[in-house]
Amino acid sequence: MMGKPEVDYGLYLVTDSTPAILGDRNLNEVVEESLKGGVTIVQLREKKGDTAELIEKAKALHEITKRYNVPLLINDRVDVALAVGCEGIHIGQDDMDLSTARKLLGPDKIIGVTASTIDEALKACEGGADYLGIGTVYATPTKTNTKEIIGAAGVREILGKIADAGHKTETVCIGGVNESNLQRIVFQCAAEKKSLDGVAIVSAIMAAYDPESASKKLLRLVKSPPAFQVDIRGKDSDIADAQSVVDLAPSVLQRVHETTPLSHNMTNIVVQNIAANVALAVGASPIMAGYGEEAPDLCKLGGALVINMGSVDPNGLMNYLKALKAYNLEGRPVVFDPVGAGATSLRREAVKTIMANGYLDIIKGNEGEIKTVFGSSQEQQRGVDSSSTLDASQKAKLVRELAAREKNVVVMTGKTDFVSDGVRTFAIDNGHEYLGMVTGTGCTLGTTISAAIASRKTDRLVAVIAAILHFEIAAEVAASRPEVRGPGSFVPAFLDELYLLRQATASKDLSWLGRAK
Ligand code: 3NM
Ligand code: MG
Repeated sequence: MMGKPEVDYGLYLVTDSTPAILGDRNLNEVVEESLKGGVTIVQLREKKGDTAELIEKAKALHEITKRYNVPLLINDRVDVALAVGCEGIHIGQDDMDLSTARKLLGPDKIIGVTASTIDEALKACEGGADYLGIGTVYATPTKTNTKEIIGAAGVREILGKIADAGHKTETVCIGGVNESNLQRIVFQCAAEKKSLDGVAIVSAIMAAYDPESASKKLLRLVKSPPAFQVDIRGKDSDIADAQSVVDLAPSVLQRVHETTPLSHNMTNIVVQNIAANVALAVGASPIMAGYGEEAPDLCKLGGALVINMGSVDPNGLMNYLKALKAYNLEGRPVVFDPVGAGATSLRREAVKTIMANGYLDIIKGNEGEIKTVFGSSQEQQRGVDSSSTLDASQKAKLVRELAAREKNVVVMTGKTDFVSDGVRTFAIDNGHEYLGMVTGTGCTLGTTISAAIASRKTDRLVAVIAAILHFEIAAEVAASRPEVRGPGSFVPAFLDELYLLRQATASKDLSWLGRAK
């Protein structure tokens, strides 16, 4: 009796020999290249062909996988697996039931089950599945008949529930996983008590120009934490009451003051000037650089990036994506300001594309923008009606849910601002109506936030709230100056007060914080 082999689910290759993916290449050769690249388990997935032909195919493939000491599983076909003597099978919800498959294969074969709901997952775990293939994470052209696109949040929910039920079943996720989203998916899927053991991939390997180097790269991404994975709640994660958060604000301003972090703004022409001036006033060093090719250098300077979608065009979008990738790889924070997100179909598409291509540390927008962002990921839209107006508790819930889903910090601006890291949610009542009467001021809040979060040491939520308080209290104080008679005279006074509040903080005069509410 050999017992069940130890299986590494890290990089799970699912084959596909349709012309769209395999092209005119040879399946065995492509799989062998990917094995050289480090694929840890292989599933032969053939939806067509006669049984005899399939057995021949599987036998030949098994000879190869055995040489690399990697298990081979057959999709759906218990009979083929038995004929070949390979390591197991993978079954979907419409295939042979788990207990029958187990009876036929015996206890030592690997049986994996596809699960897209909590019920399916729990049932498979209870039934003795060795692993679950959880998906479909993201919409994928490779499998268009998927039952449900569940997103990272759906995967996380399933992981949490099977952990709660005490199951140790291994898990991979599947659907749309590729080099640019792999680490983010794994990061965002991680549940408190259970994380993914690997990722299952078809096209990012099978359709790769060089399957060996694609696998190598993907394996490296699976085995290492993403650079952007900072503990966003940091050492102050216990801080949950508003006063303690306010009390920490001066340390955030002080750090910006002392370190002069780079604030790299990719923003629209209307806002360039005031954003740069606000950055200087709060103590940051602004660079207004919209060309993505510069980002790999700029991201190494210890600052943060602001992607402000104010005047998006296809060229700009490509630049955002290049910069986002560079900052994510370097582990430097990114603030996303989805200006006018829902206004046009082009903008809705741009939001989708940006969300699908990188990790956004902070998302900041008004009610409509945040609603659009919430409903715009490749995940399912969950009942956000972008035309209705939310009450305070609904707003708080929306920012909390979005932040929990994205594992980041979300700010919804308005008369009252709502800020959440998915666990802690705060409302801020500062600010002045003049902020809404001058073009670009909303955008410069993103710049102010970028300066505050550039330091990795800071609790992200605390830093964001500190930036908002600095910004909005400066606006209040400026508006109350006798010489300020409207939006025009407000702007220079606002810049002054941003600067003066920072200076006051540096010399330990914290009286301005008394206005925080
Ligand atoms: N099963 P790619 S999604 C085979 O959701 C398969 O169960 C899925 O292909 C499921 O990595 C899928 O190219 C295709 O997106 C995944
Ligand atoms: Mg199936």
